[in-house]
Parts: sequence; structure tokens; C-alpha cells
Amino acid sequence: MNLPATAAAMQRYQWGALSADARAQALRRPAQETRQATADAVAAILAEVRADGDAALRRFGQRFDGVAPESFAVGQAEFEAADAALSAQLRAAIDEAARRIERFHAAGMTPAYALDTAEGVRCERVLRPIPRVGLYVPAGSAPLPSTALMLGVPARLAGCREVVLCTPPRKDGSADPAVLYAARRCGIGKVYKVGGAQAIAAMAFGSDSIGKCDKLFGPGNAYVTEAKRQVALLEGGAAIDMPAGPSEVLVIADAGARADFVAADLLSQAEHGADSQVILLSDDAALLDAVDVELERQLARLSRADTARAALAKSRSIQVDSIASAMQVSNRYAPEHLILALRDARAWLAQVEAAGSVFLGDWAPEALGDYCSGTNHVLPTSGAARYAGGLNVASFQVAITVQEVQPRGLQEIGPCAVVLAQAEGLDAHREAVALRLAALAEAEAAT
Ligand code: HSO
Ligand code: ZN
Repeated sequence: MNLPATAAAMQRYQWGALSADARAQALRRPAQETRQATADAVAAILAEVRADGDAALRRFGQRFDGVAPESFAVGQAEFEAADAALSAQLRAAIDEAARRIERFHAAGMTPAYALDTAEGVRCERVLRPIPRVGLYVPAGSAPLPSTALMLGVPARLAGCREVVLCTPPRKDGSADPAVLYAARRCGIGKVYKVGGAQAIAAMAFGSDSIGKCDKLFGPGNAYVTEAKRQVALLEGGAAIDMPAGPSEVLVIADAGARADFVAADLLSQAEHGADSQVILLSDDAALLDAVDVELERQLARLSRADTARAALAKSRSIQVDSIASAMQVSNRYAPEHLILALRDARAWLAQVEAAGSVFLGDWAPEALGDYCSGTNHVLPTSGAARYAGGLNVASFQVAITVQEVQPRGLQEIGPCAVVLAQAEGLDAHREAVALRLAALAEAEAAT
């Protein structure tokens, strides 16, 4: 792509001068409808894998990845070769990141609890791991060992009995060694070299070699995303973690922010894909200008400059009247990542109502959260942060409630149920309680 040097400047808006319509337009995410052709192709792949199992996986592997290994499962020898192929430095970095992700996720686990809601009435919540989970780790434009950690660590902490990981094979038929190392670090022994929609199909329905999973996790390209969407709706399919849209970051920067830092953060999201969206809000026009200059300067040294430029072309730089107004705009947009490059970032946190993950101050680039601060990088996109949070251990568990009732407890709360059952006209409900109340009254009368 040969764009003029000025192309890095993001579209600039003055929030205060925009009409309601123009504001909505400024915060619109790039249109994201799935092409009918993609949906149809995915539906066909799902049906074929469902019918033919491994044979279909082999056909699709040949067609889409150019390889179809005899066995999809990564064997002991390949795991060991992967360990040996990685530098000690990279192994240590994966280990170090895994430790912090473990610590943060372990500390945030949903606690079981129990409480007497009346005398003789004990109510509890217990947690159980989802038995069989499937993780998808993409390898298309960049293999993402960090994603293997973000999925594998919480799956392990939840105690899922069977954890399956699918990742596309490379041209030579092997799996990315760093992904394999990260998988093993999370205790995942079942790794299959299958990618794309066919991998989602295999995990959702099971194939000859891949076990059927209850829930599927992880990001992917348009085909993977569409396949997840479809299997979640199909009878006998699998649940999914969250609908995935293109990655996005919103930065709120004040006059004291460093333009080079801000530009680097915007670019680190922009380089993920041409469909990524980045938004910069500031009350300082000079900062917005300086960031434009920095973007251009830094783009010159990025290997994925073309991708980043394409994303920037759809991104926005918005001048607001105040930081308070910026917070409102951000809450309305509900970004996946929110960077507060503000002098008193901690104080502004209280105003954040909707965001997947927040980065406070000048020294918390999103890249740290992507890799190794400890938080998860699988986060709600496309505005889903308004009602959903990112991946965590609870995503791999079911919470089960329990009640244990003593005779005394039934006497205590039974009459309340009888009245409500009566009001709803549900006689069997009323009887289920009334019968027992009568039995207890009878027993008491007899003593
Ligand atoms: N920012 C990406 C996650 C990622 N970054 C993986 C680097 N590797 C989506 O939130
Ligand atoms: Zn990233």
C-alpha cells in the first residue's frame, strides 16, 4: 500500500461542535457485517466436519493451510523439539508472564459461600469446572503464544478436566514452538494442528481425534469468529466465551501526556489488523497535533506499517472541552482497552463505567496488559464492555447454588412460598410446601 505521508493523521473532530448525529457517526465502529459468502462457507465447513470428522479436517487442512498432517495431535517429540527451538530468553519470558497471570487470576476467583437465610435454611454457591473446554490460538498474521497463556492459565485454575487447544499448522506442518511451550506451561497436553472454522467445528462437535468440548474460547479471523457464532446457535454445538470483534483502544490524554508514548500505544493496537480501531481524546489541541507527527515518525520503523496505516485511516482523534467530557465519550464508546494518560489517572478511574481493561497513567502501556502485567487480554470488543467483562477463571466454571432445609427451616419460610404459589395459581407448587408443613404439624401434635 503506497499512501502519502500525511495518511497517518487520524480524522480530527471537535466534539463540542458536533451535532448529535455527527457524534454518533464519530464513534461508529467500522461496519462489521459478516459477508453472506463467509457465513455460507463456514456453514458448509461445519456440516462437513460434523459428517466426516478427521477426513474433513484433512481436506480443509490441505485446502486452507496447504498441509494435512497424518496425525493432528502434537506428539511428545514435537513438544520437546519446540522447547529446544526457543531461546532461553523467550522461555523465561513466557514463564514469567504465566506466573503473573496465574497470580492475578487466582486472586480473583469467584469464592464459594454459604449463609443461613433463615433459621434452618442454608443457601450456598459452589463452583464446578466446565468439564471439557476448547481453546483456539490463532497463528495467521502472527502466532500468539500470549493468547495460549491468557486462555490456558484460567482454564487450569478452574480445574477443567479436559483442555484441548487447536492452532493452525505452519507451512512445514509443525505448530508454532512458542505456542506449544506456552500450552505445556499451562498443563495442556492435547494440542491439535488444526486451524480456522474447521478447528472450531472439530472442538464443537468432536471428530475422530478431537474430543467434543462444552465451551470454546479464543480469538481468530473472520472465519473462526463466524464459526464460533454459528456453533453457539446449533443444536449439539458448544457455548462460546464472547463474540469477538476487531481489537480497539481508546486513549484519553491531557496536556501533560507524552505524544511519543501516546502514539506508540495507538500504533500497538493499530498493527493488530487493518480493521482495528483506535481513538484518541484530548482537551489539548497541541497534544493531538504532536501525536499526529509522532505517528508518522514511528510508523516509518514498524514492520507492520501498512496494516497500522490502514487501521489509522479509520481511526479518530477528537478534541474535547474537558477531561470530564472525554470520560463521557469513552463510556459511550465502551472501549476494549482504555488508556488514561492523565496526570491524576487514578482519580479518574471512578468515572469509568464501561471498558474491558484500563491502563492508568503514562507508564502502563496496553502492551503490558497484552503480555505480562497479569490481567487477561481476551476482552469485550464492539461495545460489549457496556455489559460484559473480560475472560477470567469464572468463564471456565459454572456456579451452582444449593439449599439445605431443616424441618425448622421449612416451617420458617414455607408459608411465604404458599402465599406466592397461591397468587400465581400454581397449585402443585403450593402443595409441595403445604404437604410438608402439614406433615410437620402432625408430627408435632403427636409428641
Ligand atoms: N491486544 C490484543 C492482544 C494481544 N496483543 C496479543 C499482543 N498479543 C487484543 O486485545
Ligand atoms: Zn495487542
